[in-house]
Amino acid sequence: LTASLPRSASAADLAARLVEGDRLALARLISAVEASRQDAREQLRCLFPRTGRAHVVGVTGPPGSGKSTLTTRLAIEYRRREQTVGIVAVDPTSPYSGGAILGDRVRMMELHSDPAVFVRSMATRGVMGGLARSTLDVVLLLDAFGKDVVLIETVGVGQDEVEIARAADTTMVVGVPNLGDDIQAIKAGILEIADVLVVNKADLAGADRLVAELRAMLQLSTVGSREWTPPIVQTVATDGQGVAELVDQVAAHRSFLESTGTWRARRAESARRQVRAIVEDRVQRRLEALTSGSDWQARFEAIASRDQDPYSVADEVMNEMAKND
Ligand SMILES: Nc1nc2c(ncn2[C@@H]2O[C@H](COP(=O)(O)OP(=O)(O)OP(=O)(O)O)[C@@H](O)[C@H]2O)c(=O)[nH]1
Ligand SMILES: [Mg+2]
Repeated sequence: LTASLPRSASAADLAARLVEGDRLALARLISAVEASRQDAREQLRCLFPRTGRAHVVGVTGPPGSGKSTLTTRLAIEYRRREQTVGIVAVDPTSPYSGGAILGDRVRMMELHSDPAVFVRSMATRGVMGGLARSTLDVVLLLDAFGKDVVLIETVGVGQDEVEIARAADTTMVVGVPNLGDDIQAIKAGILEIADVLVVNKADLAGADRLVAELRAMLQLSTVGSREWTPPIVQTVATDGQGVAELVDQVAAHRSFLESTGTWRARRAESARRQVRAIVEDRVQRRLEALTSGSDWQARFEAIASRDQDPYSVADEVMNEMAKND
């Protein structure tokens, strides 16, 4: 496979090839992004103007709720509608293909061999610059590659996942009946940022009760807005029931976002968070590099012996950081 693309291919070549639809170039750039390489950042900069077209859809919910199975079904439905799809699975608790192929081995295999679908698992927790940032960079690459829809599967726990879900244009929160305290389980799946609520495993008893509970809760809560109340869609991901309706609701949410100007407002808000995260990351690295250098050690010792105070030294550090970056 790699034979068709020399190891020495420069990042610039890769970006050009990615734009032309070369999947191998896409895979290479994704790896560079995951490794937080400098050349990847340059390419993201070049590719950025080509992004923004894809509808980024988050699929989040508690472990085992059927997110991977549902994501597979969604991809199949989008393909049926002649839309191209990228899938990013963030730190899945089970291997991506696991749950999904259990229910439908053949379909999942089809999906993997469909050139219009690209699946990537981000299993590298603790990557430099954070999981959220590298995931969103991978989404950008899929967007630049020309995917119409990018699905991001995340387990709804942890700051990174919340950050990722917030960056999606449309977030679906997937709940399942009979998880004990059902609503609590879905709340763990970051209910407050749900645009579409999914009650998956609707083949199990208790699905109707969960729908009723969610409906009651929506009436009381601040989820959604006056203009958009998250619809509740029942699905059976293992056989595809309800998935077409789910795709319709996701499209309806996009139309809502666009017709009200919310699309741009959300993306601007997401950009604000992204820029802050990038700056925070850079400042942190620079601070770390600066203050672990031996030339500052003497000043820290001077503070310890009360010959200097930490406030003045902090000012010096700030000045130094502003100087050369
Ligand atoms: N009965 C029933 N089982 C389902 C349904 N959807 C998924 N499952 C099963 O639930 C299990 C978990 O499915 P996954 O798709 O792996 O769930 P997940 O949310 O991706 O799991 P993690 O990524 O590990 O958090 C699998 O055994 C699926 O076959 C459904 O609609 N009904
Ligand atoms: Mg999964």
